[in-house]
Formats: sequence, C-alpha cells, structure tokens
Amino acid sequence: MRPHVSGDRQENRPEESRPPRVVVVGAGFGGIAVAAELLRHGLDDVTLLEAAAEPGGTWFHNRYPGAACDVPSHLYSYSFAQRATWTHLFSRRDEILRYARETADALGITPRIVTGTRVTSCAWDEETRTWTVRAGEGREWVADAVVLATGQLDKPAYPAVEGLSDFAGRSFHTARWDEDYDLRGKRVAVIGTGASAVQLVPEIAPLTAHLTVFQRTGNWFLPGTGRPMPAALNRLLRRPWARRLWRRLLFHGIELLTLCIRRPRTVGRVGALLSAAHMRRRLPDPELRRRVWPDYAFGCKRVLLSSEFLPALARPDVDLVTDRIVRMTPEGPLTEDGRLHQVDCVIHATGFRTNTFVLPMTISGVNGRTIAQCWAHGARAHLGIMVPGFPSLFLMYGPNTNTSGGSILFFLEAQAAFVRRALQLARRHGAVALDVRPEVEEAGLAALRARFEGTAWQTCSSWYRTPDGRNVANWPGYMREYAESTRRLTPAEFRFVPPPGR
Ligand code: N01
Repeated sequence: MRPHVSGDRQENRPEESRPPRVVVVGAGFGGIAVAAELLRHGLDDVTLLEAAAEPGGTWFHNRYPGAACDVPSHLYSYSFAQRATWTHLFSRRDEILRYARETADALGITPRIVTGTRVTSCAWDEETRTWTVRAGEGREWVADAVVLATGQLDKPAYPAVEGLSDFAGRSFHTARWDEDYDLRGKRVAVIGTGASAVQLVPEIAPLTAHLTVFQRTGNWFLPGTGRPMPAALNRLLRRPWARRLWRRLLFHGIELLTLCIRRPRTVGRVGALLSAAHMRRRLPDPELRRRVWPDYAFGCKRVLLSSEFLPALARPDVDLVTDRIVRMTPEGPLTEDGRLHQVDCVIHATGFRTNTFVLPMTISGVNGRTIAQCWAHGARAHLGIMVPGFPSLFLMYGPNTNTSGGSILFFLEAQAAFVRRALQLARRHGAVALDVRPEVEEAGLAALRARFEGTAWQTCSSWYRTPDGRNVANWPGYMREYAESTRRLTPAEFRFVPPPGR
C-alpha cells in the first residue's frame, strides 16, 4: 500500500514554508489539546489516529454508572475553551465527552481524526529523517513529528486472582462497561475501591439485589458531591471575570492537596484531620469505619472525593468484604476466611496497567533502539515529554506528569505548548527535527526523583509506583511549577537534526 503522507494537503507549498507533518496518536483530551495548539499557531498539517470508534479517550471508554470527574469542571476544561455553565460542579461523563467533541468540532479538529485506527508502531528513518507510523491493515503515515497521546490509564488491569476466568456469570471491567447487562435484581460483586468504584457503588447499590464490595486497601475521602451546580453560581459564572476568578480559586485550592502530599508531617496532618471528620460524619458505624480506614499517609494514594460512597457501604443490602480473595470460582469469589461469595456478576474496578505508557506500541528511534529498551528500568522522559534518541517524538501525559491533586488538562496544555515551541525551534535552527540531549534528561530525572523524598507518595504502594518503589507516574510538585518548567526551551538542551543529505 502506498504510504499515506500526512502532508498531502501541503504538497504544493515549497519545502521550507510547509509546516511539519504531525501525526498525533490518540484523540482524547491530550490529542485534542495538542492539535488545538498547533492549529492555533498555523501548524496545520495535523492528523490524529484514534483506535476507538469515536474520539474522547478515557471519557469514551469509561461509561460505568456514576462516571464523573472528581476535578471541578471549570478547571477540568481547556483554558482556551471555557464554558459559561456546567450542569454539575463535578461534571458527569456524558457532559465531559460532549464538551471534548464540541471543542474538537469548533476548532476544526474533528475532520482530521481517523478513528478505528490502532497504531502498532512508529519508526524513525535516519535516511529520510522522518517517522513512519503504522496501523493495522498495512496502513502507514509518514510524519516529521509524532505525538503519542495515549494516556496513562488506557489499559484495564484485572485482579491477579487464581481462576479468574472460571467465573460462570457475567464479568467486566469498569472501563469496558457491558451496557447490555441489566444489574437490576442481581447479586453483584465489585472488586476494588479506587476512584472508579467509589463513583460506581452508590449508583448501582439501589438497583442490585445485593452488592458485595471487595476492598484490599482503605482510602482517605474528602467531600465531593454529585449534586447539580447551584443555579446562583451558574448565573454568576456567566460573567467572564467571575469565571476567571472562580477558575483561579479552584486552581489554588487544588494545589493545597499537593501541599498536603509534599508535607505529610505538617500540612498533610491537617488534610488527614479534615478527611477523618468527613469520614466519621458519612459513616457513623464505628466497626464499618474501622474496616475502611486507610493505613497509610493522607495523599499516598489518590484522595477520593465522595460524600456518597461511605453511606452506600452502610446500606443493609451492601456488604464490605476486607478478606483477601484467594480464588475465583464458577459461583463467585472465594475469600481467605473460607467464604464463597455467590454472585451473578463480577465487576472489576481494579484500575489500569500503568507504568508502561505507550507500550506495547513498538517505537524505534535512532539506530533502531526502542522505547521498551530505554525503559527497561522504568519509564522516563524529559519533562515527561521527550526521550533522548527519538527526534521530534513527543509524549502527552507521559512519565511523571500525572497529578494527584490538580487538573490533568492544565498539564496537557503545557505539554501541547512545549510541542509547538519545539517544532518552531527546530524550524528556526534549519532542522527537520530535534532530540533532547541525554545528559539534560538525566539531570532532570535526578532532580525530579529527589523531590519525591519525604512526600506522602513514598509511604505506600500505589499505581504511581513501580514494584521497586520508583514513582514514574506523578509530577512531584505543583501545577504552576510544571508550567514553568515547560515554558522555556533552551537550544543548548537539544541536538538539531539537519535535513537529509546535510
Ligand atoms: O483504579 P485504582 P481506578 N482484590 O487503581 C483494587 C483515575 N480516575 O479505576 O489499593 C481486591 O485507583 C485496588 O486495591 P489496592 C484516577 O487517576 C479518575 O479506581 O491496590 N482489590 C484498588 O482499590 C485514579 O487514581 C476519575 O490495594 C483489588 C482498586 O482495585 C485512576 O483513574 C475517576 C485487587 C483499583 O483502584 C484509577 O482509578 C475514576 C484484588 N485482587 C478514575 N486488585 C475521575 O474522577 C486491585 N484491587 C477523574
């Protein structure tokens, strides 16, 4: 098959004036952010390849009942596409997905999205100094730059329990919700008590005949409400100045959570006290409370915003099981105390296979070296965006750019601006691509790792960390620090790749 050249639209422009051909892998919030940034600056040869049937990324895939965002909507939205009104303070999945699509439509991104296209590999060609991006059915795109915007939480993880496939009833993952299955009147097991389960359980508890929630580790909670946005606040926020002020308030308010995590012995204790008060209020039963209580520092795992989950556990038709599941049987989970929990349906709210980021895509850079080889000892990237030896290959929401407190959209916008500046910098240096210098990445990583010392993140195991304890998911500081770090590109930090033949 003849390679599809991303720049077909630009064929008549002279070489030096045509913008770089950019292929973006993934059309979720990250892909849309980078496309918007590039288009806004006239870099208009952008193609987005999306594996799913529709754009929207995580908000397309996560359609479990109660799916919502635990970051307030006025912050979990792009700075360049602010909405006057949202129906909820913490918007629900459908509204967020609609917002993503409307934004992509309004900015002319939608026609550039090729859906149903799972990219399998990206290979750097030293001779042509371009990337070849391959997808199923022999389809290929040639690009000057590639942006991998596949996220950190795209591969569902199932519990490591013996005999998982022996279960004879229906079972599915929260991120692959079975919309054809009617939970009404069924005996249902939910495995896991992370952010997804906490939103799901209160929604389905009134429907099921009986609900059993399997918890391995307790969590810290803060108030979070599924209630609609107060009408008076919505009216006020129709005014642009009020919206700006509100967004700023939310921004700084949320940074306080990071402060708690960074200072677990001082401010973190205040966070824990506030959380404990909320948990006592929402769960008056002392025995049940003892069982949900976390045994690690406030903020080590994601602090869950919910006012509904703990009361749902106290319902007479809901059981909380804290005994370990030793095996899955055809009838349901068997726990270490010898109890067999007979159910009709098992829902895996067990999170994602994190820490692998863009893998298993095969990404080969200079001299055919792959990202998998570079990451043999854990994923790493300069500011979470560039890996040495992979010229003009950029990651969105890459290693160490997750936030425990803030809005990921803030990080994505900073990354999008970095990508755009990098492409402009390469152009100004007469280069076809740029590659971050290994010593720059190494120094940045050492500084980043040092910043985790003494933080709450280091006090328990979580999806942020590798089995040997390194936090490869999170940014160790505040949102504003990340924005500052990515704002300025110093030419000395890069190797500029000249056009072929030079
Ligand atoms: O996944 P998780 P999630 N037996 O990994 C448990 C984002 N998100 O999908 O803590 C019993 O947090 C596991 O136990 P433990 C957000 O960034 C955002 O809920 O490992 N339990 C844990 O309780 C979040 O952090 C929103 O001991 C088992 C649970 O499964 C991330 O996605 C909404 C088990 C997994 O929790 C992931 O959240 C939802 C076993 N064998 C998600 N194995 C927003 O609102 C695992 N577990 C934006």
